[in-house]
Amino acid sequence: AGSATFGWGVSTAGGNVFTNTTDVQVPDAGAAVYSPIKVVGRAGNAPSTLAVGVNIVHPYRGDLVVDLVAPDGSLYHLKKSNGFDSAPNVVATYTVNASGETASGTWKLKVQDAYHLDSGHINSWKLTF
Ligand SMILES: [Ca+2]
Ligand SMILES: [Ca+2]
Repeated sequence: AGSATFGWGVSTAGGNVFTNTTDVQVPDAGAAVYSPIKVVGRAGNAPSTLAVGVNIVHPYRGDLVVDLVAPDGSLYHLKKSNGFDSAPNVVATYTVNASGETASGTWKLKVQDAYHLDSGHINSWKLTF
């Protein structure tokens, strides 16, 4: 008998940064997809200046709706779709007031492609506490 603990897609640097670099395909005009980050070892609540670094590869980023999902399921809106934003890729850091959320738990990046034609993938994302 014994026990083991494990995690996926998780790394830490300096105890403050949690990253998932596993690619997740975002289907064209399809259902939302999720990329998880499991935060462990942080007591109390998340900060009011939680930094959410997002790297999504996509030829037409206006297709994309991006949200952060807290461990309890609360949704924080990061980016709306915009049919006129034809630039590629979402490479941005969003600041979220997550002070009402427990820091430890599984956070998710939720990405949905809203318009037909182009598709892409989540390349990586990270939470900086
Ligand atoms: Ca699309
Ligand atoms: Ca990646």
